[in-house]
Amino acid sequence: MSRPSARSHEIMERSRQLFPGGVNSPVRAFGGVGGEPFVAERGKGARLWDADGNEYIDYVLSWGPLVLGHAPKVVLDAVDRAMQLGTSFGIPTGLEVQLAERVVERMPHLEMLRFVSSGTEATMSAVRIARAMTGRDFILKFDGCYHGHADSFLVRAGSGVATLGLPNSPGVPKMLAALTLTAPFNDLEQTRAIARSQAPQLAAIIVEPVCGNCGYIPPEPGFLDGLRDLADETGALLIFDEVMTGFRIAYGGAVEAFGVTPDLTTFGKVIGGGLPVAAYGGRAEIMKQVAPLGTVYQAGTLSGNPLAMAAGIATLDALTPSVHRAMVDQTDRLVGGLQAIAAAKGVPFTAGHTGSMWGFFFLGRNPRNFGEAKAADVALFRKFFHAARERGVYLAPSQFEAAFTSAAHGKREIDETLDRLEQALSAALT
Ligand code: KE4
Repeated sequence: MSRPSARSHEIMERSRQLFPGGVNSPVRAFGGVGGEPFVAERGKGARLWDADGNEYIDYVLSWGPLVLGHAPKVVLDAVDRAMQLGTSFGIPTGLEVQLAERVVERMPHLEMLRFVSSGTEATMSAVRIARAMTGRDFILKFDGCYHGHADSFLVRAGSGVATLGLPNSPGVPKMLAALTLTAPFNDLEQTRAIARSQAPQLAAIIVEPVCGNCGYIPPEPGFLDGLRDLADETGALLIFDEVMTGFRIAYGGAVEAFGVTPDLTTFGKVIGGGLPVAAYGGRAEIMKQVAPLGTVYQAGTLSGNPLAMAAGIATLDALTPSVHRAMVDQTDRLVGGLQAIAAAKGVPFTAGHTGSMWGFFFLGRNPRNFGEAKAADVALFRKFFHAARERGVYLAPSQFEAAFTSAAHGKREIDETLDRLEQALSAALT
């Protein structure tokens, strides 16, 4: 069974001449599953079509941003209206205020924020503030967590770094990498010991409240509370990197989902509705450190871009509590259905979701962290990925990524998906 791919292949041939690996972000190259990526041509709702006309029900959704699905009319109309007025000003606009008000309305722990254009900018800025406020240099992150590609984060990172088996990244000064401590997610005892080893020098603890970059791994009860206490004990700032979890795991993000309040929060993906928007924010006393009010410098030519703001506003306005609940209900059906399919075939398999962020491992138990997730049957994952792709379901091309649903993944899409994935798993097991 193989789908036409001549047009994708022809485009990838040219891409490989122009871009390293033929891609503009490593995870897109299918390094984790082998084979050649297909070339996307268009998307609508839960589905996307490649350059050869093959249709897929999409669970990658541009790695999280498309919480309403592809090309939602409300977003297209909003961007079109904004575009008629100009594409960028580099001067304050009312749209920035409107999007910020929507973010703060959902996350009242935020008193002030700053828009940037990528999650990496948001997380690197949050760490810079923490280092400035505390006058300390060390940060603590978790093995397998990914916070973007700023130097300090490329230490035992997740996502593409884990997928490609890159131990860390060349080009990061050893002296800088040495300032990044790492600990196993969900292991509070080890985390405490590592943080306390550098307590007087620890500026920040940064964490994905739900891991999505070493596969889907939720926090165990009490883990995030423990990080809150540890940050208070050591004087470090607690940073929740909600670039992936924000507005997905709960309408109000991790604070609503887990009842733990960080000092700084970073966002990305969903708040741009598919256009380049990210943000960092927190209490006013912290954010007032940022230039021009404070002395911590951070800037960006296209920060608060009006088209991106318009897309974010339309997205959050459409993502009402009832739409969010319906999306989570369908995610629950999908995950439950997958568990039943694997159980019926006697395959070691574990799956879960938090809100509309979900994932699975071919592993007999829920991994607590990346160290345990590495024991998953990656060879079977690869076979399953390609069998699913051939049958029109696009899963993340790596065992060490999370998956997503959107408001466009209704009952019909989930039923179709389960039917296709049942066939795909049978094929993968032969
Ligand atoms: P960006 O700089 O890629 O916008 O965001 C970096 C980032 C920060 N924090 C978290 C929790 C993230 O998941 C990300 C980016 N996620 C990856 C996918 N796992 C983006 C996909 C890619 O690298 O192409």
